[in-house]
Amino acid sequence: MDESDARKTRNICILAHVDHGKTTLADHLIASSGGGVLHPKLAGKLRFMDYLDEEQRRAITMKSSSIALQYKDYSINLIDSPGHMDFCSEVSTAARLSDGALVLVDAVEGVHIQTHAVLRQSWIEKLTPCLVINKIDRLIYELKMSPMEAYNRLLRIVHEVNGIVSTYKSEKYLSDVDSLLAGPSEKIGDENLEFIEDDEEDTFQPQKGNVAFTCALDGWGFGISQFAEFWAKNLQVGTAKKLSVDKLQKLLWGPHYLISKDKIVGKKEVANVSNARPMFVQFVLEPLWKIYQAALEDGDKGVVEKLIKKFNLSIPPRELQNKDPKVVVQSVMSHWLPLSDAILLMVVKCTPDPVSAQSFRLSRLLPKRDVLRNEVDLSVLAEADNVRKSVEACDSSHEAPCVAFVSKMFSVPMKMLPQRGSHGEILNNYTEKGESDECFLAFARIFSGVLYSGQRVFVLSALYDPLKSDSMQKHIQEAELHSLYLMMGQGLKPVASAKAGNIVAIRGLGQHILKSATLSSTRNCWPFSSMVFQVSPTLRVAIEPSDPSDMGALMKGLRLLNRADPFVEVTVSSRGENVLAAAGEVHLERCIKDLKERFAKVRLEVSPPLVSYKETIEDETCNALENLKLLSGSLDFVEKTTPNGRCVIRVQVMRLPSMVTKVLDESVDLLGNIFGGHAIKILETQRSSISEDENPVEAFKRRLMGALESHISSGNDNDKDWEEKCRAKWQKFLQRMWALGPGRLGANILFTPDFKRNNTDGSVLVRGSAHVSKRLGFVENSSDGNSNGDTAVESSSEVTQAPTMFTEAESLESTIVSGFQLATAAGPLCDEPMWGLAFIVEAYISPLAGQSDDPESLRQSEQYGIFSGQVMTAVKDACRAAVLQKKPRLVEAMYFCELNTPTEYLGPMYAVLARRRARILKEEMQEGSSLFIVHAYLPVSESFGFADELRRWTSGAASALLVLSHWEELPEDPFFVPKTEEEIEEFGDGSSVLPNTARKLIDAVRRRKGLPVEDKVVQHATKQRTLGRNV
Ligand SMILES: Nc1nc2c(ncn2[C@@H]2O[C@H](COP(=O)(O)OP(=O)(O)OP(=O)(O)O)[C@@H](O)[C@H]2O)c(=O)[nH]1
Ligand SMILES: [Mg+2]
Repeated sequence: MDESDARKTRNICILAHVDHGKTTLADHLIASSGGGVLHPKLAGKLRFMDYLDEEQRRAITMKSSSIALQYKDYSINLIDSPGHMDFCSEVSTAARLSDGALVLVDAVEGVHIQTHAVLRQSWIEKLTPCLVINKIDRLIYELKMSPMEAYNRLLRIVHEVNGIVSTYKSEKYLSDVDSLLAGPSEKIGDENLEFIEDDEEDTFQPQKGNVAFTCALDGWGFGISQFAEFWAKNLQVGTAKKLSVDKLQKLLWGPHYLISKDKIVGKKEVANVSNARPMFVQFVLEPLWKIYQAALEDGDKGVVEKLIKKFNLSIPPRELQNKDPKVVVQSVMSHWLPLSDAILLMVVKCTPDPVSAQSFRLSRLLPKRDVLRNEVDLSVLAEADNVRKSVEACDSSHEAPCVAFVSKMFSVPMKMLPQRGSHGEILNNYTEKGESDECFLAFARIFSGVLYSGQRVFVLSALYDPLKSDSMQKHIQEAELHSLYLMMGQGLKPVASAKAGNIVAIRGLGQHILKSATLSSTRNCWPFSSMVFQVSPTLRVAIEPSDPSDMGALMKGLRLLNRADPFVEVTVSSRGENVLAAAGEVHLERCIKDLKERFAKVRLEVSPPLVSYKETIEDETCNALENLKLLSGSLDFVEKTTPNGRCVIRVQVMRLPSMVTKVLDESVDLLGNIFGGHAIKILETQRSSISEDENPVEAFKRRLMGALESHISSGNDNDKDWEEKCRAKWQKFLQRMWALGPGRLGANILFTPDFKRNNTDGSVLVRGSAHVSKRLGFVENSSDGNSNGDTAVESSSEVTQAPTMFTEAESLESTIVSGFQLATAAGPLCDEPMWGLAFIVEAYISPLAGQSDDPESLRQSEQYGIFSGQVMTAVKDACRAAVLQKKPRLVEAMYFCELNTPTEYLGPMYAVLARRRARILKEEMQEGSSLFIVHAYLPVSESFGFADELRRWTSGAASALLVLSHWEELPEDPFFVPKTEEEIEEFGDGSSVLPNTARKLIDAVRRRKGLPVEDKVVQHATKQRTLGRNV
């Protein structure tokens, strides 16, 4: 394949919300251009790309898969992707390998959450999107809309989708301007600003040809151009004047009206004309409506026959005579406006070929790296630059370096592999280590050069850095490509070689790649940037074999599953359980099934879902300033002493402003960049993104200050004095940030103690140092958080202390941080991480009693073990006790939930929601249909079986989609006991109060973790006796 071949290639994926018709559309494309793998009669029914049993059974797509099509002299690689939220990672893998995207929207259901998500994905990956509005037939005979109503609906969908994309554009525009303005060296001239595109033009414009209107079920569809061509021949405006195709193309969408047969006017002039309708309605929709109505309602064959004659359609008479009018319509329509022609024409015209696509996707795929040129090997750099250039040019010559990206590994049963090679030779005399019945293939796109079977390549992980080749051994491996295949859905067609711009499956990398990787023929190549996933796996269960002796098989099975599914996460918990994390219930079910039937082949026990919680204390934002004051000078602390009595720990705790917590939560990636360390990803909410080249420290500071500002200004209505005070206090605190926890990046802050406070007993305070503040630049690196910088002497009374005490105090700093980390990782309620808390830990060390030369006292103190260990435990205990003392609260993860239901099922749907503690946010009728859309928050702990219950109660009419949203505190006091008179009146003395929700959740977690639970077991109900008191 040379350049001209590459120009005749298209790589596209189909993206949409679940059930909007992707696989059905793919069927028609395959039937017409798939080289006969699918009979046209079966198109739309077979769902060829859903070849897994589970997919056919559930009628949803679960993985992305590719097929090579031949349309005219173009070769098109088409990737079908799933729309279900549980499999959204597959959308990322599909988008990475494509250059263009067909974004489908159901004409009746309109834009949904997942439509937003796929548009975002295609924007991030710099794909060129086309819009396909599907299921037009439903507007006709389900909603019974008039052509004019249908036009308004279509107009609105196009408008809405354009709106979504334009927000992404403006986001980018703003960050581009920001980074230009912030750029230190370059002067901003007009010429620089010109580089930033700010085209306000809509992305999707039917008159430009990148929007198609289809009915995938019946196999027809069209763009404006099909009708423009027809009317150019047949429409006369004025005196014998025919309009050109180009002109008509512009007129057939938008407010253009043909009045009195000879004049085309705009909206204004038509205001008083009755019965005026846009040309799209008159010349496109009305003919369609006529045919549907004639065939389905009136049974009028005349209209259909007229159409057949007019367009000279050759329809087998047998189909026309069919008794079922739907079959007749389908047959006429699919002959008149064949779906595959409309779509493939649009693909060829409006999506880029690999050569032009790669040149503008380059900045996303292989971002430019900043390197200090004087410190590196220039020859390496030159070669890496060269590789980048040939990716940019999609160079498919034999001399070009080979670069490919593997976006996922997938497994196929061994028996599915073709037995013969491209030249008819017998294949399959080879099994990789670890393969038995399953074989692993890499789903890859070649970006430069030529790959051939038998070639040796380097496999680079995302962390590889060619400039540090010595320390990078674990990120680079060498592997042989055993064989290459073109993918035909499930089928594989062996090929000897494949060139840049193509999508292939590669065998032989099973041992080298876990999920994704870059392949390269040279070591001197940067790895491709990582893919962005919309959510992270959150539904976690513990798995063990029913028969303990099957443990080995289970471990092997889990390893295989981890490799075969790009999104599943397999970990071992701190308690030694094998934990499987999946994206949702459907995904989990499929994983377990795969594990049982394919990978482990043993019987399994699966635990109930392990839900993550967090712990915090009650939020008293109403007096934010008071809160701060308390923290900086109160007596409200918890005190613990180490067993040997040498160290006294005092801990104060305060709730951080919720906006600060939110910033900390959302900035895990940023903080990871700044401080190193890894995030414990339990709940990944929709993060605010930063532009690729913003400095992480600056970005984080900006967010933090923004959050504080809005916290301060929301506190007291415009009391400037108060605001100033609050701001000043916070300024001080920002200079005292010692550590974040848990895991160094969490949403809790440890502040250094205020050392100026007097301690009279001659003990020394461990002062800590404001590491976090320094790293973030809130304090100068040289000086201490406690500003005045005299580190040697604490206060005059302490000058007499032995200097060893200070060194000892200093050496305990990291111990205190560790204690804080331990405490924040496991709170007092049920050992779940703490959230949104600020701690101040003061540790006072007193001198060793009787000085250290007394062997007796030394031995005494040694009996308690290592001193630092004691301090760590004391800090941990004190932090936990401080939380317990301050109205502890449980925090749970919430789903954002979008429900769709017909009006008559609204009642049962609300009942299900209420039972599951959901909070309704918004409910509205969808215009032009009898569907209600309801938005709600639903606690994750209540979400298991939610979809099933909803389906049962509404006879399958209601559907719901869940997206992880945020953490939310349960307002209930888990330890509630009636105290005030009113409470006692309402609840009695407390003996009969049932545990509230918070308490129940806590007890459930404690039971699961094997922690003690205060259970009241009623044995003899009549006596109301509690076991605990009976001893
Ligand atoms: N009335 C009507 N139904 C359609 C049309 N296109 C698809 N359908 C139906 O919509 C349902 C979903 O179709 P699929 O093609 O499986 O949808 P999908 O987008 O691939 O779904 P996922 O892959 O699970 O996200 C099927 O029952 C189709 O028959 C259409 O144009 N009109
Ligand atoms: Mg599908």
